[in-house]
Amino acid sequence: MPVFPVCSNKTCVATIFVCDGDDDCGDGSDERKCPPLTCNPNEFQCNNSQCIPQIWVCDNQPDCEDHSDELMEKCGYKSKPPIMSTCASHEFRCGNGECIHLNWKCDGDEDCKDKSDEQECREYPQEHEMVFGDRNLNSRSS
Ligand SMILES: [Ca+2]
Ligand SMILES: [Ca+2]
Ligand SMILES: [Ca+2]
Repeated sequence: MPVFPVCSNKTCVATIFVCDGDDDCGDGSDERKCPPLTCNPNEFQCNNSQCIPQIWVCDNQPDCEDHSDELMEKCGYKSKPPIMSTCASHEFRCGNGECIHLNWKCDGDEDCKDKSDEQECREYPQEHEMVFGDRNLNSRSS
């Protein structure tokens, strides 16, 4: 029979109440020296052995006290990419943080969801051909 220390505040609790997940001592001491609780199948166990509902994992809000439900390694791109994401040197970073290949910038196609890859393309001629029509040639003075 495992012997558990009585509560730190000298309250006595029955052995069956020790490590049952409820604070019976009133100061939590009957739950403090327990092996980590296992979570229900529909729950996620944080790295600090907290249990949170699975649907809270990767919802972009830290629900574990240690934020382990929102780790990048765990969530990958299930959660929104962080705003300050960095792109590789051969990539262009869109205004919304997306990364696209540099060659896609100013190629006439909107590759960023916010179209920012096609917004700063001043030197890229797209509709300038119309300017040099016949009228322009005729008005040229000699
Ligand atoms: Ca208890
Ligand atoms: Ca969360
Ligand atoms: Ca483009």
